Amino acid sequence: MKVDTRATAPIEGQKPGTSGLRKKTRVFMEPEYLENFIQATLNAIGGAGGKSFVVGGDGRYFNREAIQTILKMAAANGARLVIVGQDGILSTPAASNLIRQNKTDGGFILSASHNPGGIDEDFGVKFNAENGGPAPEKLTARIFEATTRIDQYQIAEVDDVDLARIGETRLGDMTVRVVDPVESYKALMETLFDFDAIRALFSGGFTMRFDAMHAVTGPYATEILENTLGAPSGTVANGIPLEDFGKGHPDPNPIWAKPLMDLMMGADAPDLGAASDGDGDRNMIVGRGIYVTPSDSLAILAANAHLAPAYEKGISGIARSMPTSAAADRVAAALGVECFETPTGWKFFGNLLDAGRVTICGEESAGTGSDHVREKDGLWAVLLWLNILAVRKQSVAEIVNDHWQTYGRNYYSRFDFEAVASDKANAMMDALRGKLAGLPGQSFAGQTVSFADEFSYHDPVDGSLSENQGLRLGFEGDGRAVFRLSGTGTEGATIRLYLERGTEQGGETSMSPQDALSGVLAAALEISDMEGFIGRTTPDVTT
Ligand code: VG1
Ligand code: CO
Repeated sequence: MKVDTRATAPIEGQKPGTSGLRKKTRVFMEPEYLENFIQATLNAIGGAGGKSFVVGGDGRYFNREAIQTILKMAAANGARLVIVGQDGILSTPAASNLIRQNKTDGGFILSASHNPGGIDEDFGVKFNAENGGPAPEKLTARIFEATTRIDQYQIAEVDDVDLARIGETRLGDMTVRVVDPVESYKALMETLFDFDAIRALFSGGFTMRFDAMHAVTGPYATEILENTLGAPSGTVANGIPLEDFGKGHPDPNPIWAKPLMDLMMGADAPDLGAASDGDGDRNMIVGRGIYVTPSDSLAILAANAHLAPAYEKGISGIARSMPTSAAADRVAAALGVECFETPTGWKFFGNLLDAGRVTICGEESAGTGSDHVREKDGLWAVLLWLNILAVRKQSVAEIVNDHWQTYGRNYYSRFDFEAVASDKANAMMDALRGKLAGLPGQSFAGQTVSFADEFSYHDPVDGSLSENQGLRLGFEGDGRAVFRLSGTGTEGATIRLYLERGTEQGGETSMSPQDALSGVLAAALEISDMEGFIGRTTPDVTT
């Protein structure tokens, strides 16, 4: 094998965001762009010599080419073994599982997740560490630093590896093992859930629609739901991964999964609707006539997890990202377990999971997961819901309403303002940051501010500090508004405004979220002067 050492120079802006490095696909296709980032990552972990990795992606445009480059670079850098999903396919949770099961030194996941795919859309690379979880901030900082100093990279001059054929081949001294992307993930799911009970549910006539959104979960959902659990064929819709996701946004929310929402709100709705995102780590849950907010879903899964075999002895704790509603906190308090509030992004859950402090984690953005891997896991959440439905023998609506009666309800909504000019978004955030200290005690739109701060997180396991994680406004009467700038977009800035209002236990649970949140929204818009700074107050996407 001939190893070529090629000269290169740093490329600006290769700073990983909330979840890896995300850019326009054409940017990733520019000479040296991918190569620099991969070499910088290998440099940041102390080289690839003798190491093993997992590589796979969500099947979007440029997935296969990027994998061939990574294989050749891993071989040239002295790696011992790379495990790749057949045809380059691996969902994010399946990749996390393979890293853990094979005790590899980490893995590369090629995905821009919920962002659209195609030559004119988005691409991304995430590096996960040996615990199977997203690189923690201290590692992403080292990777970024390495991108600013890079002057050469190594690549093997060899033919492409045949990714269609399961089995082992060699690239010089390195073994490439092409594996079935679904097999070990499915085996893991079988250890967690009562598949017999779910099978009985389907054979009893329970109906479901799973929208894979032409993204990576198609093969996983078809194999597990239809082939293994006996859901009728056709339960999985849009199950073939496409390079451009059929030109849709593979983002499971009421806006981008509208056909599923329409079905679930209509007369012929099945018992359960679910969808997953580009790389299979997010989930949307909809019952007949009822959308379950991700924050509620997290709380309901935590409260009912003991009904599934893996969690029957109880859970050790719950973690949620800061903007996620406090519905899960109520469950943690009732169970008498620890509850943690972390910054946005799955990388902050890893330490808590590794230390056994939490069993279940979740985010308002439709990510839920447990200690079975170190990523959020879309199908896991769907299977846990199915397991719970099979045991409780109630509808989704009954379970949700019962939950609100028992614990109280946290009305919740997120507004996204996309493609805002970065300078304007930053000016709004800076101005808001500047007035936080003076806000408590003042009233806006009839809401009295009880606290106002910028969230920072002290990791209780390794003591690290993460600052600037969102601006929080608390209001009397358990209202809250959070402002954050997205770290996954590829165009301008996206402002996220998260709105929440909690009820008393036994309080009114049947209001519409719009009505329940209108006061908090009005106050948040007034305090931030969003209209003045960005010239608009109508979001592109409401979830
Ligand atoms: C968004 C979500 C966040 C999630 C992240 C990655 O980040 O808000 O909760 O962890 O996407 O999800 P941001 O910085 O844009 O708000 V995925 O499924 O797109 O990798
Ligand atoms: Co994702």
